[in-house]
Amino acid sequence: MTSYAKAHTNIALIKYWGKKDPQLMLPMNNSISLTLDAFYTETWVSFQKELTSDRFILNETVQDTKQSKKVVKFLNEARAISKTKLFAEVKSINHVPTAAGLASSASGMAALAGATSLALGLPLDDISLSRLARHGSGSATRSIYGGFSEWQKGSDDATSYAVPLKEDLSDWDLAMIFILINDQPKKISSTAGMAHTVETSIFYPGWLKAIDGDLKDVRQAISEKNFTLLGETAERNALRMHATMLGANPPFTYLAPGTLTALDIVQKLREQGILGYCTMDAGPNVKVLVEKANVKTFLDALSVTFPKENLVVAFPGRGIELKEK
Ligand code: 2P0
Repeated sequence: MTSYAKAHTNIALIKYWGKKDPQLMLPMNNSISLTLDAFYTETWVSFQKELTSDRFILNETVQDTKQSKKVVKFLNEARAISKTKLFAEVKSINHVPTAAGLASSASGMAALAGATSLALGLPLDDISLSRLARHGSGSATRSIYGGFSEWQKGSDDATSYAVPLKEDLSDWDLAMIFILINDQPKKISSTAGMAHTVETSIFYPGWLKAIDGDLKDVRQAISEKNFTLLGETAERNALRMHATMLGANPPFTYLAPGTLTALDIVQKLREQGILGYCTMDAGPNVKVLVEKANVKTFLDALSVTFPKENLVVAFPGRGIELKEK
């Protein structure tokens, strides 16, 4: 029997940046994200008596030991919980445009947590899936849900998981435009970047001081469907996260010249009353939160500078799907 899961990626509007406990994967702060339809991972898992080690096949290519490290670490934790000794075959297809340079750990680890739970007979309720996904990657906690969700930092393994804030967005016409600036693998992984920032940044205490206010504003914006408050808070929060890296020792940044060009274009449109707000993660790509009615205006303005094939429009996506196949 093979278990199947499909999970979409999510983009944080209030960022997760820093771990309080790297072993348990407990974050320093809550984060809030929007799950999107454009990028997703499909994963098939089967535990087999015949296997003498785990086997990970990504996009139809068998992965070596180094490439399989995160998946095997996750499977070891799942085996410990379910008290099985069987090894697994994991097949994943990442539906992320090639050369997108987008992280796939959120959708990838959420889909792996779902398919593994189904295969091992572990609990399948959203909170259990979110907790298990956390062991793979922090951002994966939020990909269990559609629409907006919040990862509550909690204080131990049992209390750190995401909850839905607004899963059904059929009454709110939101979209996100991905501007793909650079497809090179990043020099500093987000795991390493956040650890270095927590340890050395003189701005990190400021990040933590501001987070409750940002979280409160985004929760209020979601409950009131207040697009301006949502966007202004998200852009401010993203820039604050990137500022913490400039305050690290040695300093570093994921931003590139194209990132600032994109920010400038979006700001100029805002000055004309056409509202869009930017967010950036552990890489140079820019995601612009817009209302559906303005998607074309933004694409027209952005395509003057960026190749059309580097602009991808996404809409709110659904939560995880599980199937026995
Ligand atoms: C986020 N990022 O909230 C933040 C914003 C990047 C910047 O979560 O170490 O792959 O596996 O928990 O989840 C990317 O980091 O890191 C991330 P680990 P993850 O989306």
